Amino acid sequence: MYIDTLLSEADWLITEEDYHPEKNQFYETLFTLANGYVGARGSLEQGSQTGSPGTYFAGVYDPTPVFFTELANAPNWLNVKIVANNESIELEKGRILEYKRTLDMKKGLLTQIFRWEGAKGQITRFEDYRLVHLNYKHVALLKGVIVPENYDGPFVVKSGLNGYVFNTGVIEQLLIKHFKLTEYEDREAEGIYLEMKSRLSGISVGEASKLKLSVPSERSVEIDVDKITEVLTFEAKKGQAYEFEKYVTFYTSRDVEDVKFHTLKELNTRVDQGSEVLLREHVSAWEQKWLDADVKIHGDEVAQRSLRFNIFHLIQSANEDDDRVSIPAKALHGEGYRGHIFWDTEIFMLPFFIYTNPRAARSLLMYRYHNLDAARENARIQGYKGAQFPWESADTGLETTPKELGNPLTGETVRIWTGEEEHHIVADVAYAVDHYYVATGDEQFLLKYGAEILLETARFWASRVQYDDRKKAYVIKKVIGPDEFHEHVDNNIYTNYMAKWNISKALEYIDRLKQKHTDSWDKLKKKIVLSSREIREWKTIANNLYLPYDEKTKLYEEFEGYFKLKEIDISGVDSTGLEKIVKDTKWIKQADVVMLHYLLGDYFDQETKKVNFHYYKRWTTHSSSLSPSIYAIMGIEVGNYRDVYQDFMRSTRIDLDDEQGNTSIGIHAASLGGAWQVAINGFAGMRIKNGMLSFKPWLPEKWGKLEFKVKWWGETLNVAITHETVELKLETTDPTRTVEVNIAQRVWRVKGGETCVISVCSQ
Ligand code: IFM
Repeated sequence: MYIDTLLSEADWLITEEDYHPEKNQFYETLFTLANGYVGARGSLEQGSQTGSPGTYFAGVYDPTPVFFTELANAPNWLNVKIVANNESIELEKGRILEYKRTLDMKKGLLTQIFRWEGAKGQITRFEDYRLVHLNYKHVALLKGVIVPENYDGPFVVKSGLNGYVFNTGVIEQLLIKHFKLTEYEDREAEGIYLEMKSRLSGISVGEASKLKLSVPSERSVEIDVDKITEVLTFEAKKGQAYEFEKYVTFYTSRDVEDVKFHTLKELNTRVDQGSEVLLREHVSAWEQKWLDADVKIHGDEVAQRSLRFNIFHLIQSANEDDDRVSIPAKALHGEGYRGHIFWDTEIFMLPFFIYTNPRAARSLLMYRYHNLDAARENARIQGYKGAQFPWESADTGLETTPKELGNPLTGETVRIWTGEEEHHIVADVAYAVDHYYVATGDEQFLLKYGAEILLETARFWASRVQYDDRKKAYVIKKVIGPDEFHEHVDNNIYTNYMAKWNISKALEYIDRLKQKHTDSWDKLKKKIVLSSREIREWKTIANNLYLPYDEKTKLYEEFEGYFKLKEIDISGVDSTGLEKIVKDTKWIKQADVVMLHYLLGDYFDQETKKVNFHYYKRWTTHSSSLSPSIYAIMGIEVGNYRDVYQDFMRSTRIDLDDEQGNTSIGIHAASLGGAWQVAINGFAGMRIKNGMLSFKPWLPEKWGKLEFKVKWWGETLNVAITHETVELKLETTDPTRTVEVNIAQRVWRVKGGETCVISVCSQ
């Protein structure tokens, strides 16, 4: 009655229609609300026995056994519990007469409606919405109504801040409590306050809340272990609707020195502002985000809603105001991968930010820059030079990949080699720096930070290669490529090519700096102590890096010896069996050679891409969520359209359909970015060619139109694609501002104030 009037149109909504306790953790991930600063899993405010509530502050890590450090689960501020006429409302106990939760992606709200009948036959209706404020990053709000439908009696509403929370440990049964209580306070008319400190990293988290009701009530406060609860009691009358509001604020000692002062001050300000204003400003902040980031698909509602789900969670996960944090592989949505950061961010998510919110993209890259010294230390530890970005990164930028893990399928301990061997991450970060610069023209970033990353990563590769006398080339031995099924391999083509690219790019930027920015060049050269001899060595290495390629077949060998591996049928093999045999077979986990052909598209001809796509597609299991999106994009590029739509939908719905069976532990953030890239780089065929944007669209038959915006060198380009045309328009009306775009082998100059309609044929 109340919430439904708040909700947006159907293609903006994700709905949980019935209550299934066993699905609580799955929905907690899908319904996570975040703002890049904090993420709160979509747990029920009433609590449940099967849920796994989580509040994660970006950058708040605490050491833990095996995994080095993890994103620490902070006090849960969500709970609002009701005792209606002496009966506690618990969904698992009574009879649920009606139930619906809805994620409104347009407005950034999670709503809940239920009607519940307790053992005494009392029927209560509950409706509320919650938000984690997009503008005011330290604020959250819950607001709703409670109606006793067929009874009168005393009503108790309890609103808690609960610090008795844990992270799941190495094994599920082992729980780790990262925070210890430092302070709580009943501030009476000003609500309640709880402050806790992480045990080993020593970060304080302050949370304050105030519960308000639409009727006069009696107030008390309950104190439990690590928990403070505000309790309001009143006499409820049958059929009356009682409104409640819970205002919540939070700060950490990462942000401010006086955590308590800021948390309480923020609470007073927001309570004074009131929920209507907070809601309005939150919704309008989301509206602004969507103006830049929405991708409209005409003629396919499921695809539309699914793609928006990916974009929604991407927007939620970045904090453009904090350049010391990045987006973990499971974002702020769960504890999978312990909140660690992988190449997922730079290669899969970053493009979305580069083209829709360059400031956020810059912040994500600055996280790597701030950790450059740690990357130098990683290289030193492993016996290399330059900067080695860790395969798994957290707060300090030191390597945080666990060395071994228990395999839940077999009970065996598995040695993890990725931290020591998956070195392509180094070139992936360099690639991201170049991508950002080429698309934004952010010279200041390049000169102050980007160039240093490019050069130090090149230096890493120069120390990582070794000369092979027999091959008369430089080789890279003992690595893991993107296909993690095969470990300790030599000359993984993805790694070698990206290393060659990394060194060559660094050399290109050196020339550019020498010519155009002598001061910056002199400073940088001095800072990193780079000699002319070293630069000459880099040239030799880049020109002589071994790249396994068969001229006759045009096939790149994923790594040396790959072509000789077994070609066996694995259709009947279960995952335990597969793990044991897969290393001796051609089966691969995810796009590897095909990934290379996507990222460095200009370096390979069409025929080579096509041949390799066909060859590797057959052996790709897509066991990683990072894979289907890349095959969808490259399927379009090489004209193999058969599975494109299916791969696209698979990548948009990895979490919505719990495709990998582990959505409960967090969102597949790389796949969020991958899905966006299929829309833009796949269907719209967007690429950068010789420093210029280009489009080569292909749309699924049932799609009438694809519309989106991209930021390019400070301009915003509106793109609308149909089966026949590409329509381009600059957001500015200033005719002196232009963007050049390459479509159908021609350069089109789009001027401010003009619409450019170009005829193409996508089928
Ligand atoms: O980075 C990925 C990797 O490519 C495949 N395994 C999971 C990692 C984190 O998402």
